[in-house]
Amino acid sequence: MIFNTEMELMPIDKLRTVQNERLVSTLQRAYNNIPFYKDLYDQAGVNLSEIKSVNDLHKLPFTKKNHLRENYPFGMLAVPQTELSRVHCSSGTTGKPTVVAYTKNDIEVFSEVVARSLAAAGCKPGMKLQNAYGYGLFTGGIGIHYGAEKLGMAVVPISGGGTEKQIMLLKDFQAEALTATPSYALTIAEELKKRGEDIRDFNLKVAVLGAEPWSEALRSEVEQGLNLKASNIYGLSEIIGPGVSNEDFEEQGTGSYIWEDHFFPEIVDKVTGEPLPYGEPGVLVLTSLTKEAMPMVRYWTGDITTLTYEHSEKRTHIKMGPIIGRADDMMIIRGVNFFHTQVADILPDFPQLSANYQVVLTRPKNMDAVEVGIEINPSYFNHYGIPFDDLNGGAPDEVKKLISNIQKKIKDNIGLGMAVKLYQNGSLPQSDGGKLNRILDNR
Ligand code: DLL
Repeated sequence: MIFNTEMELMPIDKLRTVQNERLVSTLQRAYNNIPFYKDLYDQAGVNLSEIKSVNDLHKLPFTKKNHLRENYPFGMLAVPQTELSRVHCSSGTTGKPTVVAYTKNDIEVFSEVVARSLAAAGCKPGMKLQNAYGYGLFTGGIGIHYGAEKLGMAVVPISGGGTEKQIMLLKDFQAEALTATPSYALTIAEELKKRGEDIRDFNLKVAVLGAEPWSEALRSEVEQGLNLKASNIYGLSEIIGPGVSNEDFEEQGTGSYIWEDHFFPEIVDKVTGEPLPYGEPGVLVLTSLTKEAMPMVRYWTGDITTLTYEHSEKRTHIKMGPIIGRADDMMIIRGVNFFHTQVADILPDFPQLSANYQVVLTRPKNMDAVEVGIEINPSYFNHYGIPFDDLNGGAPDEVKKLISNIQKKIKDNIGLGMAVKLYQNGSLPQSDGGKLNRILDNR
């Protein structure tokens, strides 16, 4: 369903006019009210009157996460604190968090883009939505909540974690929609299976999953396990929260629509910062076009993806591909660039494997080494009746062959030799409600 037909179907030339007008006023707001931006542009010798359209954006320097940290807590505000309506923080990292703030109108925009996202994912007014994103400083919980209410859904604000209760309420309330991190949706799906629940006792139709990278293998496990359609939602606190972009559930796998009337995207080279043509992978850089409290101009997200209009069938807005990784957590192993999501990409080739994996880095004898732990698909495991201890080590030939085929695939696709270890289902770290870290760095 299309939530806002006027904006989501706006012809591209008209959309550009809207973006250009909004960009000019965003730049003025930032320059006139935020000393950080005034200094940034003055020092770079930029004359803002020369920036008339989104095509001129590349002349401006980037805004980066350390800039937000250096201006902790409220140095990036373009409005007096008395005009704020809400404050959130970006997740992760130790020390002082990254603070983001919203006016009343920003919350309206936030709700609007989440409502569009949920509608694209197949949610409809009148449906019940169990919201298993964490409530609190994280933008996921409350952000989805407001957008779902705006769309006309009834929200069950359960937050993340408490898998037993999640399952009880999903069954008793018969919610049609679930929002969670993909790894937590998998935890719920696996728990259902473990308990021998009958999926016909549930009423789930759609899930809207994001906040961390995930794969097609994980999508199919969640879709099968919960008997629903799962779509990707992307966003980050600095730009607004969830709802910067969303996949349409009927166009799965072709990318996520970025709500371009509010967020202008660019892709740039991760080393030189130069703009890259559509289709080429690089760092996603976003400019907020309507934010009042904390306008962000050319914000370096660090997320690596692609942009293209090629698959924009139902709407006019541009699509971004899945997040391949983050520029700052790309690993360079023995000279080869490597993102852990590349492991996820080979899993669907092996029906014997589940979608849950972990990458362990070690440094024996001063050389980086990678071991990939992968959980086995329980039906395969039962089929062979192999005691778990035999999966590695003294494994039967078939298992040995499987391991060497996985290693070969990894070597061919990623260009790196890695050790592969198989695990029984449920024995690798699982999400307990939030984002799952798949990299264990023991170097
Ligand atoms: O994770 C906002 C969010 C909440 C998005 C709920 C979707 C659903 P932060 O905590 O600021 O905000 O983390 C933002 O998470 O820069 C990406 O690296 C990653 N991320 C978010 N969505 C996706 C996704 C929220 N769909 C950071 N796929 C971003 C891959 C994602 N990575």
